[in-house]
Amino acid sequence: MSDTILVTGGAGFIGSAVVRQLIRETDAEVVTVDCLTYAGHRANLAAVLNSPRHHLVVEDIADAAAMNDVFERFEPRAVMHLAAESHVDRSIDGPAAFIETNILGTYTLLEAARHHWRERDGEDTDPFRFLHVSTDEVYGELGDEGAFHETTPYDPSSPYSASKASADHLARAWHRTYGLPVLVTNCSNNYGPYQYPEKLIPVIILKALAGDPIPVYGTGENVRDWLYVDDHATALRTVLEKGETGETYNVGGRAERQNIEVVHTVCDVLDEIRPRGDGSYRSLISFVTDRPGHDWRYAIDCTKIENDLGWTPTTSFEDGIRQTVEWYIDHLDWVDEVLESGYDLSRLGTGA
Ligand code: NAD
Ligand code: TDX
Repeated sequence: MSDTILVTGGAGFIGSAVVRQLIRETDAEVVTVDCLTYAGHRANLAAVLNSPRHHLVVEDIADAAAMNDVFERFEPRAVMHLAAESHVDRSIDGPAAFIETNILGTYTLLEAARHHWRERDGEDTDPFRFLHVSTDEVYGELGDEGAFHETTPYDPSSPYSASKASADHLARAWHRTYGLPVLVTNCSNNYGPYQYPEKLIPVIILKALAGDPIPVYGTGENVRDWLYVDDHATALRTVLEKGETGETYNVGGRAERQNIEVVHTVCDVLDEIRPRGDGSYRSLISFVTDRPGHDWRYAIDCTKIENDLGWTPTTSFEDGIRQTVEWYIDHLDWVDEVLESGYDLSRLGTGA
């Protein structure tokens, strides 16, 4: 029997990194389920679209009939669930899509998975597993000290993080109540190639290259922990194969930085590889009105995944930023293509 892994959200930023890795580094059949929102693009899957082991199914995870059909058709032995509305600022301006995809979509997928798993139960195959991919934002904000552990109580601030928290509770409930073999990961901020140009790092790069003001929310002292996307993809594959069902694993990059430090790092790399001629890119930095409900600091304690499963991040922040800046400079045609759906890099999430 073929080894089939179903990846929801596989045409997005992190999902496409997972799909590329699975095709490149395993023999698995990979089914990408993605309804191609503004954030999902075939171009993100260009490297695998011609592979006979990759199948793209353009469907909404909140469509129960479509999800049942996908499980019947492909009989996956595992699900990696990444499909979501993912941008905090958009959740402030319009929370509805976050409730529909992140909560109702996750519920619908869990139910389709449960029916598939029960029918498959007893077959002479590898045990089914469902990996639910979440964020550290469900834990709320930290002060200047401490870090999130797997046992930190949930305290989400934004409609995005509240919808992800809700989805996490559903996934764990499906394990406790129905025995569905669920694993959960909570990860810190990702960065790298193919990130939609609404998130901090691509915004800095593209504003800087255009000579436009680089918007820094509030004082720029908020802290995030940064993880290179390919390291996250490796962590997810590690948890899927080696994690214990019912368990949660925090995933982080051990790279805490203030936002302003991130902006300085990107500007300094650009100064070196694409000098402006009229001074440093840092002169474009512009402090703007803060994000409503802006969490102060995130920091991840990822000792559990390191000790129990042997995963650790391998890309340093400095190397990862350099690779990312170079990737965007080399892929400005990709940027134009994904912005065609109507976004112009303007400020989102003021709550206006
Ligand atoms: P993304 O916005 O780049 O991609 C999301 C993908 O999901 C897109 O391809 C989109 O088309 C698809 N999608 C959205 N709604 C859908 C629906 N109803 N049905 C089918 N497909 C749908 O997001 P990302 O940054 O790659 O994040 C992936 C996952 O990882 C999300 O669950 C997110 O919460 C989580 N996460 C992200 C980060 C981060 O820093 N980006 C950090 C931790 C966790
Ligand atoms: O233009 C900007 N200026 C700015 O100062 C943008 C877009 C952001 N910021 C700040 C807000 C945050 O403190 O930078 C920080 C990072 O912002 P985002 O890139 O929007 O990420 P964040 O809100 O931290 O959430 C991200 O990490 C956790 C992802 O978008 C989530 O999907 C993930 O769960």
